[in-house]
Amino acid sequence: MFGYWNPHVERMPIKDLHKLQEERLRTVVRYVYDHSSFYRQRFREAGVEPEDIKELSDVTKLPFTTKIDLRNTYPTGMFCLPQDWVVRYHVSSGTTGKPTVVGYTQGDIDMWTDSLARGLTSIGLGRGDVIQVSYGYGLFTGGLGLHYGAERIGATVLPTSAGSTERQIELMQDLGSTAIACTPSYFLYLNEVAKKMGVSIRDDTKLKAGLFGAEPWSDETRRRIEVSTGIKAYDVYGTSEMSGPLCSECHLQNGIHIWADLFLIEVIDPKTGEQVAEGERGELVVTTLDKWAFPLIRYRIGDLTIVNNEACECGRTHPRIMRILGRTDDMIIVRGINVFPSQVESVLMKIPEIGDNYMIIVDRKGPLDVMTVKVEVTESAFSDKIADLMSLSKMVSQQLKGVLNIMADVELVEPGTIPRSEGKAQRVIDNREV
Ligand code: DLL
Repeated sequence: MFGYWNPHVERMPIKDLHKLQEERLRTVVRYVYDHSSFYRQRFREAGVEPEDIKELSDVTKLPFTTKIDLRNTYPTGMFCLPQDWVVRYHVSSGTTGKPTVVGYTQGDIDMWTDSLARGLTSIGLGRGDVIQVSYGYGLFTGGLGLHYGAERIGATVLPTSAGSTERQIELMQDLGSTAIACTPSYFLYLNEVAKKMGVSIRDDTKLKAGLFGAEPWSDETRRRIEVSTGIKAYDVYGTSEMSGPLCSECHLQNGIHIWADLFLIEVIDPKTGEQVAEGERGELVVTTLDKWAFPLIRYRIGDLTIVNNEACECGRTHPRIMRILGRTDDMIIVRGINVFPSQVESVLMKIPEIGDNYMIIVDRKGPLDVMTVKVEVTESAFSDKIADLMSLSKMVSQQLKGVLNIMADVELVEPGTIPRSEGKAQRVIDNREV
């Protein structure tokens, strides 16, 4: 039931996998040096030549690349092939700066699709399944990425894209969707709308699995989704620079399998740039091993995670990354203390009276930072007496203090009042920025 898409590669002995990575690393380093003036110049500045890269550990001799490089070379200055090799572009929304452009050869699309096919197969999906793709289609990679992956495994795709939620729920019932792919926040919203329509995801649909990603979420949210809808909620990860959604958890739900034949990953201390010890949290750095229009060398993704190199009980030997805490640039510093929205979410989602939606608002009052956590309560808690709500608010504030080490004002609001999003949820409003 939980099979392999490419058993030879997915279960490859570690020694062989490392040998393959080493060969591919040497090839890609030589390739970018020969094909890109950007990389050639970077390597020269760092005093490194392709011949210096002999084994895997030599990767640390190579310079890092960052989103700033991508922006500075906008639109396609980091590409290694001319446009007539490129069969598709995707473009980031540019919410945190200038948009960035990524491009793919036909082979790059195949690699991306295959990588998703491995993940979809690992959670038991295949021919006979109907996969509703509710990630946005278009310049964002989510929709088309999952679409191609789902078709590759022989499933039927229902390409609803994001939005028109009532229609999505009707189609889910009429066409018998067995899996859905969307952001976790959108799925929570969809479940809310379904309830209002009198539809139970558990009893009135065939849905059994969700592929949730594109934004940070927590194990507590996973539990909520699974308990309230009866489906299995799997984490799927990727970034447009790596291709798009790429890697996911297997049926054991214990970390995201990163395909080592396709990507060489490192975890570094964001301050020093040095690799951290195994099991320590740090910033994910990626070198692509089989991507040719737009390869990446030591690209600092910015996501904070922990790598587990032990083979998984599912039989796959590739490393796993543990749930993403957030991006280094998602971190808010409140009164000198680092706060990640995902930490706030973990606390809130453990409290049964608290609903699924929240916002973090940071203001500066005089010299002081003030953090307000605005959170919806459930319908039943909302009808409680004022005194009960006040003690709930105090309890939430204490629990947040216990985890974050900082006092937050907690504002309980009526269910349905925090804006919903169809894609990535915006959880933080920082009014301190000018
Ligand atoms: O969000 C690709 C994607 C689409 C992944 C659909 C999964 C599903 P970008 O728009 O470039 O690409 O955003 C990438 O989103 O660096 C993370 O900060 C965040 N992110 C993606 N997946 C997860 C996840 C797509 N599972 C950025 N958990 C990444 C936490 C995630 N954060």
